Amino acid sequence: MRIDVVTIFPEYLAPLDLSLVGKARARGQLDVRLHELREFTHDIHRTVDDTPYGGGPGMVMKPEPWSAALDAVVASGPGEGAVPTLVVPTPSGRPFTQELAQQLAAEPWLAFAPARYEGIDRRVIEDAADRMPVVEVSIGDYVLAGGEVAVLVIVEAVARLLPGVLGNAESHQDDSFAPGRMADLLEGPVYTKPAEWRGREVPEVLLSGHHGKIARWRRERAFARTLAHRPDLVARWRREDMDKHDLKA
Ligand code: 6GU
Repeated sequence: MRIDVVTIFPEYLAPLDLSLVGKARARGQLDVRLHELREFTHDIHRTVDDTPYGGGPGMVMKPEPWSAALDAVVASGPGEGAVPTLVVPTPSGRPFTQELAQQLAAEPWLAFAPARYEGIDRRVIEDAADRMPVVEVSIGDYVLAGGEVAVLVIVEAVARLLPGVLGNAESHQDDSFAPGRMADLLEGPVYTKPAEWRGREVPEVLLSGHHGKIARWRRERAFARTLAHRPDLVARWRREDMDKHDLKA
């Protein structure tokens, strides 16, 4: 997968060199290219923002640098009409979910347009949408100072779904929120050695070797945890799914 990110803070994305995403890049599974928005300005101050029409606090990102940057990203692609799916992080976007992560992971090429200030002039998004798929995405109900951290979140969630990036191809099927078997269910607690630590014992059933009992216990803990932390998910549970959740022992 190819990923382009246009930003005024390329340094903010330095973590993309690390860990899972960094290794995927080193292996050639992920081709990440960062572009500095200010390179697409022409004035001495390299201006990317201006005051909002209609008044109000804060500044709005100007259209010209963004359109020039996005044109350059498209032009740097494989050609033959290929365009990226443009992901625009914004608190007013649609919620980022595991399902959306899976959809994005199926795309060959993503471009990200993280904004600072009060956002990007709306016409940039409309103009881009005439040429490429655009999805505006929020990573939660809080406001960040800019979209760069959201890019890190989205890229990490997508990268770990790419074929060959995770060691165990099955390991994300049991993730909290994965559609299918684990939809709407949070994962329960996990344990490793030693079997007793600071007077606390690992639940006996996990040492029993009884796969059926272990699966049932994990299901119960997952239900309890979801009830405690996400009653909104419990409201989506359906009777007929209740028995499908025998988590693999
Ligand atoms: Cl994607 N961007 C910003 N700036 N704030 C957010 C967000 C995104 N998602 C939640 N809050």
